[in-house]
Parts: sequence; C-alpha cells; structure tokens
Amino acid sequence: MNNEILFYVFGIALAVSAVLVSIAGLRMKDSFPGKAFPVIVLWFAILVGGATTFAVMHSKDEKADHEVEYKKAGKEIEKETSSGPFEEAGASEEGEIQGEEPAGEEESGHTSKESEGSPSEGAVSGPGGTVELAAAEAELKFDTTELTSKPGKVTIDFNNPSAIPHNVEIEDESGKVLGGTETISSSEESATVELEAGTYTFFCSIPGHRESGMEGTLTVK
Ligand SMILES: [Cu+2]
Repeated sequence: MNNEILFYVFGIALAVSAVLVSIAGLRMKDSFPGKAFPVIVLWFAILVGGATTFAVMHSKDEKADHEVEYKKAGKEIEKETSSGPFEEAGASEEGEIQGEEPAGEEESGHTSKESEGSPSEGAVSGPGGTVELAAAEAELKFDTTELTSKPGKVTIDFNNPSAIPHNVEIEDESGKVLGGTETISSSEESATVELEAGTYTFFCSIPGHRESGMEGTLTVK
C-alpha cells in the first residue's frame, strides 16, 4: 500500500510541477527556461521515474493481494464443491499446457517417425550386405578407399589393430551422418546402417584422421 501512496505523491508532484513550469514559462517567456532547463528536465525525469516505478510496484502488490484473495476464494469453493471455478481455471490452464505438450509430442513423434520411417519402411528395400574395413596398424589410413554394398541393412565390420583410436562413420552426400561404429583401438566393432542406393562417404571422425586420408567412398547399388 505504501507504493500506492508514493505513486500518488509522485503523480501529484508531477502535475504541480507541470503547472508551475507552464506558469513560469508564460510569465518569463524569452528568458525561460534558460539556465534552469537541465534542472527542470532532471526534476521531471525523477518525478516520472518515481511515478512509474511505484505504479509498477503497486500493481505487483495488487496482483499479489489478488492472488492471495483468489487462493482463499478457491479454497473456500473447493470445500463447497468438488470442482470450483478456481480449480476449473487451474484445470483449464493445465489443459492448455497439456494440450500444447501432446501437440509438441505429436510433432516430434511425427518427425521421428519420418526420420525412422524413411530408412525402415519402404524406402530401403534390398538384401543389404556386409562390408569389411580395417585401419592400418601404424598409419592414419583404412585398408581401402572403396566399398560397395547392396541397398538395405549394411553392416560394417571394422577392425582396428592399432593402438590409435579409430571409428567408421557413414555420411550421405549432403554430409549428414547416418551411423557408424564406436571409437575403438586394438579391437573389432560392427555397426549396421540402413542405406538406400546411392553414394556415401565413410570416414574416421577422430579429429585430423579424415583429413589425413581416413575416408573413402561407399557405393550402394
Ligand atoms: Cu581414426
């Protein structure tokens, strides 16, 4: 409530100042505002600032007051009826939020269905196959730069005899990584990727390795 009073104090001071400045302006005409101009500007800035600040603070107080009132009212109504207006209001708000969430899930579900759908359903039909790839023991190289498979589920049997960690990732022509193996050293690892007919690039994603030559073309046809 103090904020309300302060708001009125600033508001009235502002109004009075405006009247006084206008009177001064009318009386003095040419000489006004003159040197007093910055002082007047500052004075009005303070008053306007104060008035708006306390107006905002007051409205916050009122909101808080109202919220308390609403809560009280809601509780009383809850006691009387199982679904009071307050509860309904709360429920409808929740409903709105929930209404949005399933929409979002639907959307994300849709996109995930689409992204899953394209490789798993219809688009990729074919026997697939297995390709074998090995990393060189002491160089940043694979044992081949050309792999070929039939469309479908393509399994990459990757052997890394080296202590240097390597992996194999498959990307399409747009540069989108479709899958690949874990990073391994001195062991073997397989990964299966569903691939349509097309040209893909296989590479090692360890920084620097691809640039050093650990890449090649995987042709699916
Ligand atoms: Cu590597």
